[in-house]
Amino acid sequence: MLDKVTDLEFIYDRPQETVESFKKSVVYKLVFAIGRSPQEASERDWLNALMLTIRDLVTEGWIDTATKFRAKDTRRVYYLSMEFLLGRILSNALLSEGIYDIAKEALKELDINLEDLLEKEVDPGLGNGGLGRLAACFMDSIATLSLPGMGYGIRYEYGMFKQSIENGQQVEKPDAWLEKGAPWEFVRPSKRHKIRFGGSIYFEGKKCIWKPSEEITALAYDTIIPGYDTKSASTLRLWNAHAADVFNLEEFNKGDYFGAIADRSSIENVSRVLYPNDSTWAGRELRLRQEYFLVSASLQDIVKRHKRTHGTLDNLAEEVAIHLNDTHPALAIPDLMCILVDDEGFSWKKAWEMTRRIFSYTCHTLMSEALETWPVDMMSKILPRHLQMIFEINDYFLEYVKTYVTTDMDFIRRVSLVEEGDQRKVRMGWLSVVGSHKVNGVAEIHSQLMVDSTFADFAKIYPERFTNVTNGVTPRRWIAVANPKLAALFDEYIGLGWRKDLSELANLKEHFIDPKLKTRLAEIKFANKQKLAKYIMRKLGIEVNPHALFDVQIKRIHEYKRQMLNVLHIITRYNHILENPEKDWVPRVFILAGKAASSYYMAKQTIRLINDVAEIINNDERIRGLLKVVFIPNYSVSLAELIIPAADISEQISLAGTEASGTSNMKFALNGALTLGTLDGANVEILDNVGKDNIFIFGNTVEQVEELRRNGYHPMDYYSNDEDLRLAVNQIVSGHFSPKEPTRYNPVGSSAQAQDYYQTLADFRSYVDTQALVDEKYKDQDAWVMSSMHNIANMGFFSSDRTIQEYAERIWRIKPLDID
Ligand code: CRA
Repeated sequence: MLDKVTDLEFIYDRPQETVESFKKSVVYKLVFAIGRSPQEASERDWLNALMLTIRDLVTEGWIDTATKFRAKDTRRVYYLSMEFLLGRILSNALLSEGIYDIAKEALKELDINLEDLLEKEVDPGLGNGGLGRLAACFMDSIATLSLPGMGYGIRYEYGMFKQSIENGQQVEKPDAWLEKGAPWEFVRPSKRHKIRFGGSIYFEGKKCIWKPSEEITALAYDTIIPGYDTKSASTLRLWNAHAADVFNLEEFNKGDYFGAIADRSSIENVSRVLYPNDSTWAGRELRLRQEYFLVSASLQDIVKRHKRTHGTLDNLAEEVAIHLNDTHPALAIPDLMCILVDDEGFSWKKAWEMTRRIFSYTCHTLMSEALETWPVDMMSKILPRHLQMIFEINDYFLEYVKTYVTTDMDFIRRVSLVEEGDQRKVRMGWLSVVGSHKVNGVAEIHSQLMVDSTFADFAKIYPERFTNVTNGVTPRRWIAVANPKLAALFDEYIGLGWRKDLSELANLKEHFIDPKLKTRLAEIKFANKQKLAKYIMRKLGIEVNPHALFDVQIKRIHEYKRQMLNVLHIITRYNHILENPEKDWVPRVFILAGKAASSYYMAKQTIRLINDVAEIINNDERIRGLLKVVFIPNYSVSLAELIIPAADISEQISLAGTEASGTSNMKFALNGALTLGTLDGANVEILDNVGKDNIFIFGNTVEQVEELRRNGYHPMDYYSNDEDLRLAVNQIVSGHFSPKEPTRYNPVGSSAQAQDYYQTLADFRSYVDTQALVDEKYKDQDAWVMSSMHNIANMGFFSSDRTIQEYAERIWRIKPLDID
């Protein structure tokens, strides 16, 4: 019998799904998997039944892919990331399987609206922002390109907190995303590994022995990542620690969001909650434990799988590539060394040679506050053997530097993996560079700055190691799922090929002369704006005019992203309209969304200010609806899918040199919004692709920013010399927008005047002037839509398929397999 079922055709040799057969499948799941009759089923029951039905379809290709990869024994990549921000899965899976229309029809016959069901799916928020969402886009591309790759992460019980706005302020609530059931995952009871912490080490001769004091089990949960229009599927394996405690509501209500969930010493906390910090680093012991938990479970899994097929680790470096998504999983480097040297008996040198061939590392930020450094004391308590191994790696590395590079003690001190001082610290960025064969930045400008600044010393030691791979986004989610009307328009004009080869969007150019294309594009944008306007009305009770220009900034709230610059312009515009009400103003709706880290005071104040400003402006009748400000709470992947297709202007206004790449900038431009941005991150490459007439660039360049820093930056000079700016700042500081508490924004104002680290005031004038050009262009709708088309047609480069192909060829050296 077993022989017969090795060929899976045995079970799923079934005819193409029809409306009738699909209906039966869903009802079958409802009854036999959910345990409900169609008469008593709730919407959620139907949703779960539908998800299980689709999961079956996807599973087929998934098992096939795994079998084929095993049979071919190909070199594989493992993508280690502390975050995977998948967003909703169902709509994407329906699309991948090409079954959307059948499902819609089948459910209709059961009196159920598919779109309503899709909205009900929880949005697993297992990431902070760009880095986590990038990992999700990468998984989609790996699956679609049939590449032998797998993701490893943590199955946090609480993802990114839910944000609500109360009295204008951010309030955080736990995101217990698992409560409603997680029908996508397969629990793998046999895939469990022991993760050890603490204790002590001793030597037997040269051999180092670790006697850990704690042990915890990591259990695997697999989520299928279906490829688009292929049977191929990939696996995201998330590790869960056995946890016992329940969430402490009392502490939570006292306002200590984080403490309530996580601040307990119990080791079972390890997979409880995602640290809600974006581009900042939380030097807490629990975070160190989380990082090691991911690393240790994943490496044991990888090694076990390899040994099962090869019986040895001798050829591990030929068959396995492991990628570090930022420094968060960098402990994998010493961990693999420990496995090879301590458990497998490899010589230290041989082990190190293999380790360096196996690892590669992406650096996602140059912000100094994001660079992880773990106190030696903390590490020696939690991972004594790994610390010892890091010391050994450091000795070996510094010896190399002294022999082949320089004996300059200052240089050596700078590149040492251990920072000396009152509190000695391990530098995880340095460790990642030293232990990898390739290190990449995420956009041209960022990769250049990386070798000029943060890693300048290392670029001297290992010049061939550094490279750039510009980020990308998956067109499946960010066009086909998020903007189905636009996708259908592309299909009609240029065929379906763009879905798998985004450079085909360039074929739209032949049709630019067709006036119908322009009209259709404008109609689609308008329909998307109406949809968003409805949402805003329903959620916030604010009426916005879909004919107005939708000006959108949605991303984490961070000083470097300069939401303050946006606010200063909004206030200035408000003042100008009041001064000059008769001018032919272009009506605008400013839409902002984003979460602030729970402990980030300035970011939280920014949210509050946006809401205070909105309150005053939206209720000022003199404005006659020419200006609206909307802060949409609880930004998430699914909200991005609603907002991005409705945007006219995409605000990408970080200080030049601070945003490594940005990825929403790509999503917006692909959906026809025009970018208003600085020469920062991937904006620079978007400019190169879409052309200067189709983008609004403003502000200082990286060189100018650095020059200002060198020569002493004086924000007060800008304040004194610019009347609009002075008025806007004064209004904020004097309580014009917080009449009940006039001193509310004193700290924000005085920090802007005294320090203004991100040079907001320096870019203010250029920003406001460029905003005027935006108005002018919008008045000429023909020119606007033309630019919008130029954006879409020239964005082919920014597909994550292209990004992943570059990784596969230049960094991981893996090849696709023919699954179909
Ligand atoms: N915050 C960068 O800041 C970049 C993404 C993905 C970030 C973004 O500019 O687009 O990574 N960096 O590469 C980061 O998380 C730890 O660093 C981000 O998401």
